[in-house]
Amino acid sequence: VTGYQYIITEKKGKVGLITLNRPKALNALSDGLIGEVNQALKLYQEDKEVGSIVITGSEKAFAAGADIKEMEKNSFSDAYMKDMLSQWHDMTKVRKPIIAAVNGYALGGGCELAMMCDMIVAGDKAIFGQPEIKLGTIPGCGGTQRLIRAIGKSKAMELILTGNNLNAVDAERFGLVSRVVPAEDLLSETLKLAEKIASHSQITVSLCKEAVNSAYELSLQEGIKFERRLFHSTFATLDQKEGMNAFVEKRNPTWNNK
Ligand code: CO8
Repeated sequence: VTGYQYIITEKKGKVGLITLNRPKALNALSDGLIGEVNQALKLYQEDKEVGSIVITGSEKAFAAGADIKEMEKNSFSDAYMKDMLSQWHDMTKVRKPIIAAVNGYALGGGCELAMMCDMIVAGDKAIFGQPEIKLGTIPGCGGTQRLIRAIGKSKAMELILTGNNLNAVDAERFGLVSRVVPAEDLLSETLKLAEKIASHSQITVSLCKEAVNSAYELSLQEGIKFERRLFHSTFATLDQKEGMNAFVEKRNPTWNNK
């Protein structure tokens, strides 16, 4: 699709790539930008050729946060009546896996956007942080909830209360990102990972994603029960038959995505 103002979309094999593209504002996340990201995600979700999605920014910034200039003049009633930031959560409903490929700054809403993805790959110069406290506000798009689940209470509390940044090495050490690669290899390495995911059965991949994400919401007992029900349901798919039959016949599977 062309006609986007703030993003660039491009299919790379079976991977749907979204590049945030507001270089003059370090990819600050305006309402217009997030509307376009949601639209692109919807189209990739519907596109049968796409098995996984990568969101990236520039070398300098994945995204330097919500657009401060856009929100500065908001009143409480403005923010409340338009339920500011609610549209950001739409991306968590996408069933295909989304990987954030982060170079440079992922601050405030940028860090929250990365954490809404299913995993984060970081370039070695990536910088994460929730600096909202320095602006007289607080993380508003899941930062206080997702960071604690990713790195634990004490470290999350320190970052959110000080506004200090986290470098890529520490982000990996603490478990916020799944791996760190040289900045110049970030996109190619992330696309390789995304292509590998997209080489599996799409329905099985989405079932896996749904099961893993349910761990955020459910108790252990309920989560294990839900997982088992999803596991049972795989026996209703053609791809379970194909995958197991291919193993038995010592050949590669050909997925139906059904
Ligand atoms: N909003 C609007 N414009 C921005 C933002 C932003 N978040 N970040 C940078 N810019 C603009 C600058 O104003 C500047 O524009 P101009 O050239 O017109 O002055 C341009 O981008 C380049 O920025 P700098 O000159 O500041 O570049 P530096 O390399 O000197 O510094 C920094 C880079 C450290 C990233 C610096 O720009 C910075 O501190 N930015 C703000 C970071 C921040 O506080 N982010 C948190 C924002 S609040 C937030 O995200 C609330 C979360 C709510 C949820 C959001 C939903 C997703």
